[in-house]
Amino acid sequence: MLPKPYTDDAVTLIALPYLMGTRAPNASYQMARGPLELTAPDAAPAALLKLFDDVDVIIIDDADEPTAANTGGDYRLLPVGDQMSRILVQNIRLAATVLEARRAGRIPIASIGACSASLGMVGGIADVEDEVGMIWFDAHGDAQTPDTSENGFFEGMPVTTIAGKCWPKYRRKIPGFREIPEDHIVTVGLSEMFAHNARPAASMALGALVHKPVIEKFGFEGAITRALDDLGSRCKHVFIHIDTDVLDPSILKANTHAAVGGLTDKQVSRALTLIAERFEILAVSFASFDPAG
Ligand SMILES: [Mn+2]
Repeated sequence: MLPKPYTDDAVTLIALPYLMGTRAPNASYQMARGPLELTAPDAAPAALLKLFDDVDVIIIDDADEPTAANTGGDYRLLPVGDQMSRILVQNIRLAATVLEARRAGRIPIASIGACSASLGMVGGIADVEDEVGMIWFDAHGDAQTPDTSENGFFEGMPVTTIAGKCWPKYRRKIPGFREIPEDHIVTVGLSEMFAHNARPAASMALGALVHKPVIEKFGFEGAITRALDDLGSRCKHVFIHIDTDVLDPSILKANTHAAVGGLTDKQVSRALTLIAERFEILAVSFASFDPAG
């Protein structure tokens, strides 16, 4: 058996099995189940134990609703039963868990049911004082706001929220949360923007874009290298978010929002190598895997 390459490092795998603030699957999505399947012992933990000696798993599945611990007993501040209240308490728990892992010198890798949990990931890197960038892999820009959204779907707004363009009071309720300005963001993928059945909002995205026209011009490696080198002139630390639907459906149909023209697994893997060569990676989240496809 080959020696493990990263025995000096320790990983904390974090599962946050929620979508739209709930663990219950519904008629549209079963992404809330994804983190539990991916962090089952024979899945991600087994794969990571081939690389690292020390891998622990933390499942956050008791953050269903606000409690008196969140509100001091004044539930007017955070109403029980409200989706946004639930998402907020889940992000607060995720931020604390990511930060605890980082403070213990461990690498936090999270499997999250929903892209909005990226807000908690950002809160969890509060120990880093230097400027931070964000590299967002996704078939979608997730760059809507309450003003542009036709349906209010909060999962369409995480990048804009992190970039400081909406939900100003709400995002700051997550301890440690910081805005990451648009010029510190790289968005990779965006396949729905060019799909035949693209929704109108699929044209919205923030930051430097590594998408079809740029990839056609420079090749995938050239396109992402240019974006990373530019980002590297402004920061040396990054948070990486990977919506699993960035993959082309022929590789993995991660969820019902996956779109043709996505990345290959080799491209995502190569991108991560190029990122690691240039930046300190603070935390990684994998989102929106729907076991039901
Ligand atoms: Mn997506």
